[in-house]
Amino acid sequence: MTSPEAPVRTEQQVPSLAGDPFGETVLSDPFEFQRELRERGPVVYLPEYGVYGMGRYEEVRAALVNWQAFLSGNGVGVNPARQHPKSAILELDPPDHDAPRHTLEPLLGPRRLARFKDEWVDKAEALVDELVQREHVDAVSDLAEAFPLSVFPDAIGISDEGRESLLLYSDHLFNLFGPHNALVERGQAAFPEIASRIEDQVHRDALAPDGFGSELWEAADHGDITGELAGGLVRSLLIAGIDTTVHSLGAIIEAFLSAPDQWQALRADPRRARVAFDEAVRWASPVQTFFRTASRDVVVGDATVPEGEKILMFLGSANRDPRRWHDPDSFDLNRDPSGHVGFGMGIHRCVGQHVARLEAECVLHALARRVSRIEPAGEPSLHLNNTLRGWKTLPVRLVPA
Ligand code: OVM
Repeated sequence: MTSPEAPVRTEQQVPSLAGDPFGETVLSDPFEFQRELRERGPVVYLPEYGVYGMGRYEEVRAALVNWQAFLSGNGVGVNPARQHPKSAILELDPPDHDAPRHTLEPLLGPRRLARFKDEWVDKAEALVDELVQREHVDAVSDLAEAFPLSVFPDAIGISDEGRESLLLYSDHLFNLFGPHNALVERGQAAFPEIASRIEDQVHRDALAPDGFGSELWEAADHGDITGELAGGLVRSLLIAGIDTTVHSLGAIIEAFLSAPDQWQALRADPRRARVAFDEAVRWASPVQTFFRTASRDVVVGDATVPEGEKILMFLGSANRDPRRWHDPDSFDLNRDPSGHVGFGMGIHRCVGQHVARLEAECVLHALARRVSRIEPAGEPSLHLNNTLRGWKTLPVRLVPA
């Protein structure tokens, strides 16, 4: 029984979990670490980094919606917020977060996206028509990378920056949310030059009319946001809008490889594409983790996270918490995946999720009509990243229908 005089609990009372959540071992196979994390309690101390962590669905969700207690402005990585370039949206708290969020949200909402649908459907169909004729397909480079790169930079209105640069840029920034490990080291040499070329793309005169980019600059003209934020939000679209979609499309192919009967279920009723995509985001959690900072001493379960401490939110773990999900490791179109935290939750929930859903729907519809079976065609290899989980290669055969 807890009495009113019970002493305030400190990290001494919070169970510890040894191991490096950003080490190669855990990044390669996070599931055992995540199971232990959930078993230890609603919040644990991670001595490797001197931070706290949460892996259970209920507490992760509650923390994500409680932006007053769990701040983003101090950075959502293990280190303080990025300064050069400073994020225009991700690492801000209200009230600074409000204007950029309210400006961007309608631009990326379902209504405004409808104008892209016919073109994206055509592009997905042309791509899949070509892929079904090949003996071997790499579901990563040929599909999961090819499709977003063929539609999203155009939708922003940037000139062709080169697919490799965009992917490397964003991959490195996602690595920078983690510690300065080998993954960060590896990306450092190429980064400054790529970043400076991308910086040139966010200015208004570099952006094609009618894209998201010029719409953001128009919002600046209307006084909704500053010009600095307009450019910053274009940059955010480039950082957050490509790799994430790439890894979620890769995940959906992996998901169907793991559950061929679910592929047949989708083919039988392609209207299930949207549920399939959300279930794949739950199942794979392409964005695995983000940090928050306690704005005050916060009670989680029967423990207290002291003010100023960082807490790692394990989205991937929450999305496979058996306390919330029946048979969480199975990819199942018959479950209702809504409520997963793969897009986050609360004021920072993924603002681009409707774009991702539309891209996935176009790809899945094109595949469902043309592909009778998706078969493995070689050993896949993982792409390691401090924040993202996905594949480097995923060899498949797309058996024509
Ligand atoms: C940024 C940014 C925004 C959204 C996501 C993200 C997940 C970065 O503005 O830098 O990485």
